[in-house]
Amino acid sequence: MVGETEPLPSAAPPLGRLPGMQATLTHDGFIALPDFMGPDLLAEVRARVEELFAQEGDSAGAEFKQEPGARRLANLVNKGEVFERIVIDPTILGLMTEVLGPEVKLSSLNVRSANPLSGGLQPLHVDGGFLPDTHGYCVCNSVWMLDDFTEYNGALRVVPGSHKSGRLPQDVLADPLARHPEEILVTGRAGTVVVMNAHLWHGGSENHTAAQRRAMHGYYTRRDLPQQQFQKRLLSRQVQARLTPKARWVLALDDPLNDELCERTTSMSGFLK
Ligand SMILES: O=C(O)CCC(=O)C(=O)O
Repeated sequence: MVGETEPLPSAAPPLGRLPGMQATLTHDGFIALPDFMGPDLLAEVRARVEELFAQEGDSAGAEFKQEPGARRLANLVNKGEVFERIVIDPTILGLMTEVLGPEVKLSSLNVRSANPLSGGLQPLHVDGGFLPDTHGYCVCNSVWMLDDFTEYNGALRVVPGSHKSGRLPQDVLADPLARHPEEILVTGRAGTVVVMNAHLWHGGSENHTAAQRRAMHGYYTRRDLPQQQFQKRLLSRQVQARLTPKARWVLALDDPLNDELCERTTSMSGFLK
């Protein structure tokens, strides 16, 4: 995790490319960055996330969606300074631009925690139901592991290479909830961040353990598409006032096209939609 002192990007933020990353992201549709968060950041995020779950109770996640078998939080940039730092991380932004091109913005920052003892199974899906369009890929996600992801606790499952299929899983699979013959589990230590082309067929798997499995999702999109969560409307005046120019750019707070796109979007899309 790198600092937040970069100058305002004229179009794109600086690339934070690491050797070998692009090949895997391009070919497989995802890349894992072990120990990316570091222990202090991990502890800070976990503590704030649990505070928010306690404060929000039954309404947690309601700004976006609530999901049987999982606890969720939404609209996180409005809910803690640590999240303002996370969404402008240059390495993550650099990888987003590898997939989406230079014109990227945050779509949403959420948390999803697969419930213990059989919660968390999701159908294979692509985020927002998007297929690539004539300009290329539309959406890219980052999955920040707040707990170890193991074979047993609801790790992310993905079908490598499926981002290039040009098909939606629900259109071609008899049962998107079923195990896919080519799927793999993306396991890793807490603190790992996975950057994933969000056209990749993926989903949470079932948590067979007695502990929760938490992840934070930093979801980005191209600037010619609406945000999943309209940041300008959802962020308080107080939060907006303290944001750096770079954060304002990433959040599209001064972007008339984003205002228009988001005003037109009457519902926020979840998986399979
Ligand atoms: O939390 C996960 O492992 C995946 C979540 C996901 O793909 C989603 O909620 O769309």
